[in-house]
Amino acid sequence: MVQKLDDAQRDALLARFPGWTHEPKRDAITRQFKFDDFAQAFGFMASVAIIAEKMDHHPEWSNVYNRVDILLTTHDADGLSERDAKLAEAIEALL
Ligand code: HBI
Repeated sequence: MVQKLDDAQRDALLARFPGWTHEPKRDAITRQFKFDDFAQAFGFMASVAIIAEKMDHHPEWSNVYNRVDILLTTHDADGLSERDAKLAEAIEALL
């Protein structure tokens, strides 16, 4: 079982990445990304996909034209884990 973040660790994660919001129902973090057009949005998704595959940790996400909505949680932990923090950090580094 993957270790779940405790409240202090989760709050530290949210403080580090202010663009993300905590979803208490899922114990997940979410963020919406807006790009100039679909091509930019999809390019971002392609970059995230490569990172996710390397990390073996995948987002729950949706795309509408230039918008990408990403939710991060760890299914194996049934909540937030260090893996989500690492993926959020890698996603932020793309911006
Ligand atoms: N991605 N978000 C998320 N949560 C997981 O638990 C997870 C994953 N990607 C791959 C993965 N687990 C595998 O390690 C397991 O399905 C074996």
